Amino acid sequence: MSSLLIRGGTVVNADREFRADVLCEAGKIVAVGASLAAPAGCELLDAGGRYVMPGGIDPHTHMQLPFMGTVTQDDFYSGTAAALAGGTTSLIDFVIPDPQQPLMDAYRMWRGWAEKSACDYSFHVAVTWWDESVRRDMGTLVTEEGVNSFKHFMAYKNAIMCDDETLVNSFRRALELGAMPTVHAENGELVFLLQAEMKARGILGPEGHPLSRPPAVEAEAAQRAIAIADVLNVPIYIVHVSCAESAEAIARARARGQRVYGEVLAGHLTVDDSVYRSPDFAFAAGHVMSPPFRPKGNAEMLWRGLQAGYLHTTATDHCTFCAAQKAAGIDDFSKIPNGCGGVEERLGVLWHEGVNGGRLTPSEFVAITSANAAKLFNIYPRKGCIAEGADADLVLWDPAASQTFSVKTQRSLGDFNIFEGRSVLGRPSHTVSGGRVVFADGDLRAVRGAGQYVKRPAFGTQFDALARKAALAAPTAVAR
Ligand code: URQ
Ligand code: ZN
Ligand code: ZN
Repeated sequence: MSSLLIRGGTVVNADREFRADVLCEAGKIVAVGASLAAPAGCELLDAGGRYVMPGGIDPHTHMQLPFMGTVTQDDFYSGTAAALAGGTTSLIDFVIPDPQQPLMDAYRMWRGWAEKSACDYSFHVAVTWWDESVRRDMGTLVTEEGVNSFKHFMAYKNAIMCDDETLVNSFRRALELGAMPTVHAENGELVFLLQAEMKARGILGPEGHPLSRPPAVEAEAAQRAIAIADVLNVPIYIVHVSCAESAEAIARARARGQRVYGEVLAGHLTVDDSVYRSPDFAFAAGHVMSPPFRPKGNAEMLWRGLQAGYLHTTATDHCTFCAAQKAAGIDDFSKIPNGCGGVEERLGVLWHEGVNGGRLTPSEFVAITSANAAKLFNIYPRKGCIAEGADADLVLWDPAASQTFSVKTQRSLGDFNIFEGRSVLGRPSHTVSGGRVVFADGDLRAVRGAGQYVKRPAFGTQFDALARKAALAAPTAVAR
């Protein structure tokens, strides 16, 4: 594997930005510094006038997901190629076992699907049911497969929804193992009831979707997950926080010293609920995802959470269904497959609204698009940082170049784009994945299967801490 020298750029990490060259060899960053010499045969990239940032990490995607009776449009190749085109170089996707399906069987199935990935990837594993075999498989996944996070859907009744018993059992097991529990926080019972009520009132179009999932339905579940985690003394990561109420619940818990972390989607930061009132079914249904896009005002609270540090990561929940698939719900909004895209657009949207919008510094942008996810899922500084020894996953960012998002130009195989027509200032000029230039000035050179599975080590477990404490407390033998 040849070497690559990126010269003349401004390196931006989560803690600081500084002028430096970056030398990559054999897929790793081997030197960061001024005026680095180019080894013989080295490929050169001129980064003059551009930022050199850690490749984006999207901690929430669903490639090739079987869901609501169909399968997403993007598979692990097309979805990861789209990610690379947008400057994202690692994904954390989800293994979602059917209830009663052994976790290890589902995990092996997803690992097979993901072998075609063009960028590095990892998996959260969902706990969608409980018995002793689930407890056992969680242990295998942590100790042998490098899984350190387990997902829990508190919505999707009669499908993958967890009841409180499963949440309690799984959260406790996660603590034993040193793994992070994460939740999709919506009260699935309330959603089920409100969906029925909307349909009984003759509200069958996509406008019924947000009406059946108001912010209070999300906030209840967020607060319940936070309370359960507090009692069990386990950290908790809440995915796709979409409304002020949930953000405030996280802020309150953190102010009490509880380890609660929040994730925000690029869509929830920029799109509002007016989309559901469009008379065009395909347009409104194309925006059906859960939690739904919210009334204006919520996005500003989410931005403030990212600025203040009580919301930590950004993601996309990339889960693309085409118009024909969305049309399954033409007569009943509850049958519209839930999911939207965004994996290619996330960095451009967040740079424009965040940095150009005066909300974030470039370093804070790196924190919320890469470094914080790496830290929370225990792969920092291998990922999320430009430093010697880190993986050579980088994006050369041109703050002066504009781009306009459209389904006509997107790499995703979806036929809809929630950012359609949105123009932003700032885009990747080059993406480097595993030390290879995989995107250069619009030319995508993604390589099918080049992505590697990323093992994520368990966090220090309570037993380590308890063992240390016991050792300290043990009475010292008295010399006779
Ligand atoms: O709920 C999720 O995160 C998956 C099923 C994607 N769909 C969605 O609407 N968010
Ligand atoms: Zn979700
Ligand atoms: Zn999701």
